[in-house]
Amino acid sequence: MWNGLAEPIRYILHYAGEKFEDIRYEPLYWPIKNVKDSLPYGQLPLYEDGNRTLYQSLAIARYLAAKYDLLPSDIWEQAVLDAIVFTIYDFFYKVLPYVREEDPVKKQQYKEEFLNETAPFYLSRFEKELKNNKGYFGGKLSWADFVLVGIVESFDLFLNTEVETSYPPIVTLLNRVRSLPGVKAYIATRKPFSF
Ligand SMILES: N[C@@H](CCC(=O)N[C@@H](CS)C(=O)NCC(=O)O)C(=O)O
Repeated sequence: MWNGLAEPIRYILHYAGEKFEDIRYEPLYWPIKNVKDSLPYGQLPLYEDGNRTLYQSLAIARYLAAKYDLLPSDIWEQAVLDAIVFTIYDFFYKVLPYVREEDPVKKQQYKEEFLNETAPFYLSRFEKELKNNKGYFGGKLSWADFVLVGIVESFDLFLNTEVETSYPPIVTLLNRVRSLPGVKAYIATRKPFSF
């Protein structure tokens, strides 16, 4: 699976040039009981560094952001970016009723509501933030940009459409992040996946 909550983490690691082992489980088979039982709260992603482990995708991404200079030094600016990142996650969680619904009629309703109401609500606000901050959430490349790209790509995968097309600053940011050395090389070798 190449999208999902771990994708921003992978992007940051590839951008930073960190060598790492990328262990994945096919969504069709996940959760696998013995793996789930070995995880702190039964969920992925998990980041392992020697004998230290870290769970919660945003804690992992933020730790790596601090390590690789993708977090501002000013604590107010850090908090402002945290707020954006948490909002991107609020947005992510709003697609899950659609993803999980099995009744085709209700599923279609969820999809329309997400595409016609939820996505424009968040994307128009993100667009404004980017316009006011030189095309990045924090005025220059930060972990919030990686999180947005990974999460928007998840939507595109779940919904089989590009939710970002009518928001040029978001499209530009996606292209910028995807063109970063490391990230670009990773994307070129990433196996296609359909949900
Ligand atoms: N808040 C957690 C959510 C993690 C999460 O939902 N992980 C999914 C895979 S992307 C999972 O492990 N689901 C299996 C389960 O909950 O049983 C995070 O951000 O890391």
